[in-house]
Amino acid sequence: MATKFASPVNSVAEELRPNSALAKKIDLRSDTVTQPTPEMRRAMAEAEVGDDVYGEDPTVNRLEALAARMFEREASIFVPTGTMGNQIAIKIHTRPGQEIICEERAHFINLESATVAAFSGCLPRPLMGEDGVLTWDQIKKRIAPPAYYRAQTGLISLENTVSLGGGTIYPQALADEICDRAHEAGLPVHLDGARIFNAATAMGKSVAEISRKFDSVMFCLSKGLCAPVGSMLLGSRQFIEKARAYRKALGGGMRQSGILAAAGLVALEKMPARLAEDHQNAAVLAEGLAQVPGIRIDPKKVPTNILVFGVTGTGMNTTEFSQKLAAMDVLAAGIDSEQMRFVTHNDISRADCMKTLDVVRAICRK
Ligand code: TLP
Repeated sequence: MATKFASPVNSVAEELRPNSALAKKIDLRSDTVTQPTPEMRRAMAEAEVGDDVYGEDPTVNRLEALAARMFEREASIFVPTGTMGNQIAIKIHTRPGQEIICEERAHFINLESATVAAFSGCLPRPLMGEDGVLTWDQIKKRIAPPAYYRAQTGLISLENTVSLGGGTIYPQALADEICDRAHEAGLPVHLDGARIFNAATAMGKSVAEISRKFDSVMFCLSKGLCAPVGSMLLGSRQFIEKARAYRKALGGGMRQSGILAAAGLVALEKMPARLAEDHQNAAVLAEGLAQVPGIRIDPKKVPTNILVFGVTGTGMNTTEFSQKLAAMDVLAAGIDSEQMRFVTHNDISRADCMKTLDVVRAICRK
């Protein structure tokens, strides 16, 4: 039986995936596919819950307090998805008719429908950065001058790690400079930190340290940290109060969501410590792929758990490449017709990486 919906990145692997055989597949499409750990399932079963719309779910309250503490912020809010977290942040920071400066691969303009236009009434101003990373020099030139006929810049939004850029990390000095200069110019800066724990692991710093200067931060519990559902939005107390109103307005008041938050607590407490293993596996995959004729990847540019590599030299486009992989039980997706993406995670072992390399070598030989 084919799955119902296409992957946001590419549909081919999913169409070929029989549900019943999922356990036998090596699924490199995303770290969103991670299964909750046994400890998470136990915590979910035993979670103490209440009505979170009344602010009475003790487990959600504990999760929000823990996230705020880890990020050294006044407050945080549990949201169902990273998409909702990003879009609420954008809505709070901007006014309709404004522009948002971002990198052209930003998730919020590529994979969150046109919500930024429909919900916030804003226009993205995408700039091209190396591997998805922007510099202040690039940004400052695109801040709108105060002409009455120009849409005014309302927000700068950055991503760390850059998902479609190959899991790139934002060099701390660049991020700091962008935040400092933006603030001097009166502009807020939002961080889509869906995978900020991967960034922190690769940088050897705390999540608080690398995100301190941003006005708001969104991160996902449901990616490499393996929680089944949920993301967190962090900021000042006043910002999070506004976010709570928008979350409810969007239908995100989840009642006894402590069942979900319980897994989120395990995700925050236990899972960051193992992300280095995913990064090592990604590095092994990158080294192996670099040896395959026709594949284009620079292993030095794989700092975290995401690999983006070119396949045009193999004579296949990414649809064909994905189909051949899927026929040999490896699931992956293209980010466009020329570049594939592999994502390592808790359900991918070193042996799975070695098998994947065998499969890639086999399909490229044919
Ligand atoms: N990314 C998913 C897909 O949407 C492509 C993935 O597989 O990588 N920001 C970033 C940087 C993300 O990568 C994602 C999800 C989100 C936001 C949205 O999170 P969700 O899926 O929880 O809405």
